[in-house]
Amino acid sequence: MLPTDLLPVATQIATLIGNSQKILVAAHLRPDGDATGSVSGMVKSLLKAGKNVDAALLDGVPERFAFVFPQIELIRQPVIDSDHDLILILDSGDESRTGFTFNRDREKTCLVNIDHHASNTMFGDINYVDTGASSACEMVAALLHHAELPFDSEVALSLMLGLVTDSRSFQNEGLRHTAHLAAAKILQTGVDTSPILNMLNSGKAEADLRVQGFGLSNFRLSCNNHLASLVIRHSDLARLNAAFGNVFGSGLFNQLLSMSDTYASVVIFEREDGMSFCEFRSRGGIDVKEVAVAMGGGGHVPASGCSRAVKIDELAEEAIKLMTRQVDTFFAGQKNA
Ligand SMILES: [Mn+2]
Repeated sequence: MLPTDLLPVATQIATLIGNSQKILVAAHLRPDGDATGSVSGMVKSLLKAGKNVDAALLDGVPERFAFVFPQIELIRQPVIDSDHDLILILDSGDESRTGFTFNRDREKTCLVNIDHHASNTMFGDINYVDTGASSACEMVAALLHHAELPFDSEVALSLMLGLVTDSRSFQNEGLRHTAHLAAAKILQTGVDTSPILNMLNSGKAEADLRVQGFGLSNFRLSCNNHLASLVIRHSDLARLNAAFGNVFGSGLFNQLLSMSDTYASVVIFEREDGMSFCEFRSRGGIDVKEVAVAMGGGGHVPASGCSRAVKIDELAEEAIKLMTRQVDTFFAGQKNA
């Protein structure tokens, strides 16, 4: 399941886990299915291995993913005075993406970075970074298998969540065979995946669909229809009886790419507290991670994001300008090729 070049680092982490008693597992802010699933799967396995485990997610576990999470108290205060033997940070391109400050004795506490983002900054003492992996959950599955750590149907349910959501049900461009090997390992446990299928296919809130309807009526096309852009203001959400989280639940980020001529999309939206957000998506090889990184965010070539404490119009202008340039440059390059 592991690419051969990553076997040494996986072995190193397996040894570290074996030698550690108190372990902290954390992931990024506003956890998605992959962050929630990977932390949850890792925590369950380590608990079953008899370790003393803490889990840290600053924004907590989203309600719709709660069914995969074990009954443990989460650490949610931003500064963590760590007395752990080991800190595992999952699905995070940078330490700051966790929202936590980890105060630790660097001699005692090793910090391990386990991630698949192309924008990863290699911030760990040990970096298990596999940008070809579909998800952090795929990487955790490979690691647990390699380390011979507990991997039963409860662990499998957690890992399946991120594997399915981050790979968009195994439909990502360039999906590697290891995603399916991880799925096979997960299904071998006999896990019942119906809670995940129910959540994905019938788990939307009314407000998710109202936001979706708003988005589908209000997006704009530019760059010969290659770029779709959409601005969702807090006032729009309020009118729809919707909240910030419904933008994520709406499915709009990927849906804007379902038109035959459209290869890139950007959705700009805002939260009540004045933070503004961008989500970028693409297909066919347009690198939206470059745009996200230029704007202080990060992610993957086909799916990235950023956020900033500025007015939504300011962020929208910059995002649409940079995306327009990225899309135009991409298609100009294709014409010349
Ligand atoms: Mn991920």
